Amino acid sequence: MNKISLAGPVWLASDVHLGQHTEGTSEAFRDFLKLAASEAQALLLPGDIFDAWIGDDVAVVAPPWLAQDLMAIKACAAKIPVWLGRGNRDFLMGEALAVGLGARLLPEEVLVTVGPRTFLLSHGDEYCTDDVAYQQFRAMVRNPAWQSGFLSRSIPERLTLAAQARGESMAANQTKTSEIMDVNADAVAQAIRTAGVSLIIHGHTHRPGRNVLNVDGNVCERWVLPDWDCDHLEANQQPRGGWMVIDEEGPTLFDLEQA
Ligand SMILES: [Mn+2]
Repeated sequence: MNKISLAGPVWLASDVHLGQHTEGTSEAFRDFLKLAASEAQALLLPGDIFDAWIGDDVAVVAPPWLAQDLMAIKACAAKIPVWLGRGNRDFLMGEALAVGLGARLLPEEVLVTVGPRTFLLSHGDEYCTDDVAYQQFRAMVRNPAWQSGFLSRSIPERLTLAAQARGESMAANQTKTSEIMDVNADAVAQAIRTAGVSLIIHGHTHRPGRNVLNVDGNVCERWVLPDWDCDHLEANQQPRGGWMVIDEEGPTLFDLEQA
């Protein structure tokens, strides 16, 4: 398995879901990047920073909202190492984007060592094995032949296809229970066993927090990173979002409110 060793504190964030209509989230994320650049030794972004990514060529002709977010990531990456991971929405982020930003691509599953602690890091969607339809979609879009076919289409065509896929996925998710869209306990246990760790960190499920589990008699922890939304709020909802800091003390989650 791929390994990264970093000096702490290391900051992590995922599931920011930046898009054309996320001005509030985008502003909060840019503030976060500035803070990370001054306080973290490295930044790990394991997936779904963007709500959609239809190919790295879009960065070259980026609309203003995207150009602004990309510039903020680039500015952060000029100060500290930034690692970009691919989620289930921005799985088409590639080497060209990473190079352009001065960042590096995170492998799909990676062992990260920070000080005395090693943990398994991934986006997390691979553990949602109860969602059989999603896993079939995932296998399809991760296929290199499918990807090169998709990337050979024009940007407008790709935008249309992505919007269609998103509409279909949202409709399908309406019919799924929240258990189906959470991680499968056996899939997590197997990942922990294979990696030989007692700490696993991922995003994707939008259920931030710390979970304790027992794997073959060992007490393990699974931490879930927060999802962000400062734009599509009901009257009594607070902006959502946050990040994790890992230092010698271990992982700690921070809310946007504490920024
Ligand atoms: Mn996701």
